Amino acid sequence: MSDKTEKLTVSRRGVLGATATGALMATTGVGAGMFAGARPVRAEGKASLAPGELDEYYGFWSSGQTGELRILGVPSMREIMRVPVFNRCSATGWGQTNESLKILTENLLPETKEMLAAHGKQTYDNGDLHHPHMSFTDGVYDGRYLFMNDKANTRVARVRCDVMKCDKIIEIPNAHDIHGLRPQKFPRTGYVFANGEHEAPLVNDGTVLDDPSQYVNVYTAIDGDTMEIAWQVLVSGNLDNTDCDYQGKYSFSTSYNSEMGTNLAEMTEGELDHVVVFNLKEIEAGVAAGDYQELNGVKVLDGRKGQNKNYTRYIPIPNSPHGINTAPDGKHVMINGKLSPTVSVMDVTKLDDLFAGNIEPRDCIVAEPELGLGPLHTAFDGQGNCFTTLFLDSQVVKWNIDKALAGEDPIIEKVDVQYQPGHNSTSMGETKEADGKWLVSMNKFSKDRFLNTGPLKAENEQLIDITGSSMKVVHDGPTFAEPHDSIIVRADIVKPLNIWNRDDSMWEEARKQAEADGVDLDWGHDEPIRDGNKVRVYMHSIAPNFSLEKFTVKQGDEVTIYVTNMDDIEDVTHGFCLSNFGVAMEVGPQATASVTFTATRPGVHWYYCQWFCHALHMEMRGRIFVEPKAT
Ligand code: K7E
Ligand code: CUA
Repeated sequence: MSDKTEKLTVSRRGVLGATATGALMATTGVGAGMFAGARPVRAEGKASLAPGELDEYYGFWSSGQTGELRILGVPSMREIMRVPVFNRCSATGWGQTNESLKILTENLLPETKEMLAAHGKQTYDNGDLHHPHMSFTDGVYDGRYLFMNDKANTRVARVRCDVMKCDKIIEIPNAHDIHGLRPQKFPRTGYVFANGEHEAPLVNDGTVLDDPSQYVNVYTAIDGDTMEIAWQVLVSGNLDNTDCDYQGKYSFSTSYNSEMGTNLAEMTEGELDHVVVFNLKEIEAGVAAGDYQELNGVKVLDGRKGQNKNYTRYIPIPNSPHGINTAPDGKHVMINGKLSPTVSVMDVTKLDDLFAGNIEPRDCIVAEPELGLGPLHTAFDGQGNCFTTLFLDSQVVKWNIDKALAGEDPIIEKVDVQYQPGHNSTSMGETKEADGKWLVSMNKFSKDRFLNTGPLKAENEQLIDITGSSMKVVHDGPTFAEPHDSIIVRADIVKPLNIWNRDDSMWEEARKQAEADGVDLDWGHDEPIRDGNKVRVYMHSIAPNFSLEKFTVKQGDEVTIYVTNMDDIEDVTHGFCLSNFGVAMEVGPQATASVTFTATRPGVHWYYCQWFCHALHMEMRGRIFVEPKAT
């Protein structure tokens, strides 16, 4: 054990024994922030925009166990849109339309489809979306895509920024429960890195059960353009959060539970956990050299400890690190201590030497300042300062990188937040263009900050002005369960369309089917097309009419309705809702959407437009006649 490691271990023990562990194990309901005295929230300030004024930034928010992506305006913190991804959405029909079901099901593993079928389902209807991140080119957001993880069902999704709709979801084989996720920053995305959090037998077929010594964890690199898996690397310890450098050479993941324990005592037993560093060139060379096993169609390399491969290195970090954040200086990476009151500063320029065997792993840690209790995530202002959330202290601490490197006390200021912050994000803060204007502290508890809604309370997201010499909390924003993470993107980078292009690939299947049926998908067809007991109905909508005001099918028919919205006016979205069949979908301007159901109920049933579109919106309706089966 080096001197450094010994010192680190001792100081950690002292602090941990006295405070952090006790506080963490006890209730988190009362944080230090409560008795430190809450700063009154200022109603004025740059955060408030006049009606009609546009925000300077897009905020892309996760929603945790709700499973969707949310779009906010920053600094107003107004929620502008929700984009369904892993969830089932009543408004848009996500999870019901054929277009969304294709995306939700096309990359599920065979055993997942089997499991779902046993439950009478085609797809999952829940997800746990923690980490949304935008694609990069040359270290800056490029406005193409957003990528996000599903911890609940081991998936990764992509949202197209031109239409703000999800276009790809893949299930990750071999890994369990994707948590950390980051796109490659340089030269571009490129890879999307995804952490498998929970360890399990590599071939998880029941042959190995309660034998954790045979469990592994899996790090996955996905090709962000094709959404195919490029490679996977087996690692020791489970994986929490991940980030990568600005050079395109390395990515790295925090690992709590390097012990590979399965209960709390075992998981926190060791004095040190680690960060795993992945050497992208070496891994690519390993793939090219055939140094992998193929499992479920994926090339899996072995980067576990003791394999002596050049794919990975393990850097000891005080027990149970959580967030990992690369600073905009392109050099330093902040590894947030969680159980340790420290942030470990890793210098990526030392990683070449680490892999060459010239230095020890701990030599890459160039500072380890003590900041407070429960550091979880760090954001940056691009001026050499960091903002680290202190979960147990209910504070955000601003500190200076250079001072930490010089061994001086780096703390500039602490601000109380309400309460127990998890992630935080700064405007453009995870890019080379961090601009030091806004910080959002995403607090897990709101307690007394809003009108009481009963035992289930909102989270509280606070906007902090970081332009001045001291941090100012300027806005409280309640959010429903449970955004973990957010990014704040300059508005000029994101350029969504106002109406769909008629030739969009989203409804490619409908286009093919219409062609096969000899139907013009734009305008539809007067009569249902019958094909055995399958019936296809094509109609268009122009406010305030559906092109079909009635049509007839037979009881038991499998009916597919295609609706094309031929309005080409901004914001004229129609819907199609068939009452008492549980069918409803959104049809955006110039889009086609379709839904399939079985006409089990004989009689007269109304369909209507459920998206308020016109003064005669209520009149936008029609009848479906379901002829009873001959008895
Ligand atoms: Cu990014 Cu909440 Cu999944 Cu930290 S995790 S808080
Ligand atoms: Cu169309 Cu409402």
